[in-house]
Amino acid sequence: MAHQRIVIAAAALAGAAMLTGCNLLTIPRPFSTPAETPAPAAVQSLPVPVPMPLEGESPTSIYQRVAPSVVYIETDWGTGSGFVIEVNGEKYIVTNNHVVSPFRVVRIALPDGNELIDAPVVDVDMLADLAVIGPVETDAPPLVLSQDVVTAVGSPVYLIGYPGESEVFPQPTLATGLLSNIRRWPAADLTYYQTDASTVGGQSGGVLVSGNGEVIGVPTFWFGTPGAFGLALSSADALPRVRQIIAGEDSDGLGQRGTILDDTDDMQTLAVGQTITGAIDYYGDNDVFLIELARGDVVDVAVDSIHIDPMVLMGDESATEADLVSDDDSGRGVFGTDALLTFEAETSGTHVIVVQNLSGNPGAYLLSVRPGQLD
Ligand SMILES: [Ca+2]
Ligand SMILES: [Ca+2]
Ligand SMILES: [Ca+2]
Repeated sequence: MAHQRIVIAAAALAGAAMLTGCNLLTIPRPFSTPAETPAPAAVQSLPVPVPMPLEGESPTSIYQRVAPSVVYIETDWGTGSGFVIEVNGEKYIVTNNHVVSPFRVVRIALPDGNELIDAPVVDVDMLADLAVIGPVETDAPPLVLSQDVVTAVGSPVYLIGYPGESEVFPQPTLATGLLSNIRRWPAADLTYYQTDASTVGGQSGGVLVSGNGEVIGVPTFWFGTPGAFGLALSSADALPRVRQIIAGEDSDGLGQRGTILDDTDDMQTLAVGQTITGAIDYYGDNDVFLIELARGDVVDVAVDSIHIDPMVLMGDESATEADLVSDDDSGRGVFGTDALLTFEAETSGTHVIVVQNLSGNPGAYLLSVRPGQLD
């Protein structure tokens, strides 16, 4: 029975996340979802859109202006946050890929007491951890993703979302802190704002707001002791990808994914000098690539990701799993978990490169093969 299989997969995923210290911001929820969807609360009068913010807008004013557009997202696997934007005259909801995947429809609860049952996911970007839902019918005013580049570490920032939430119709939470650091993921050319504003599960896909009330980022991760620091993808990097998703373009280069049958990574033939985007598509996915090498060829194989903890294994085509050489974390990277293996071919012919994930969370990675040098 299809439903039964989904429940088992969910249990495996949740177990893995707990074991490995999940650093994503979705709250796993019990898998027995209520049989009935509660009736929507009475529609309250909508907040009047407030004019553009002044420098140093008060926290109360920021909350009153921004929070009505920040929505609660629920799937059978967890809960998260999202926010309303407008593109080409239609409203959509932006959130994280990891909040909605692998589901193609989700439940949205708005702060005004309305809900959208089975809101459709337009598509996801696994590399930037973005998803777009819609188009949706809502009176919530759209937010604007700021294209300003923020550099002033120490500036006050605010997080608005639904951390630690389990209500059916919750109200958004406001948290405040400083812009603590700016982190780059060079391989994917993405910038993240780090904040010490309390960041826990369920905040994913909400908004990081500047002291001027501008939406400067989309919170995606926490790290350190639980909730210590949050990382938000910069709005300047998020907006073009959101527009691509809505236009039906393949913003992450991964095509359509989501099930074992959709995994197009396996058995691709790579060449030295090539970098490709791949994905751990589901819990337990291994990706196997092929490359032709001559005896004595030396290559550096790097797997770079902030979504998974990659491990790379390599050997000639006939090698057993035990004979493959491997690396876990030599590539360092944003979270110190990237894999980098220098490999010398002992035979001429087809070799295999296997990418595995040591964390419980699916996600995209960049795999590159470059000419290497032995020490
Ligand atoms: Ca895959
Ligand atoms: Ca695979
Ligand atoms: Ca690793």
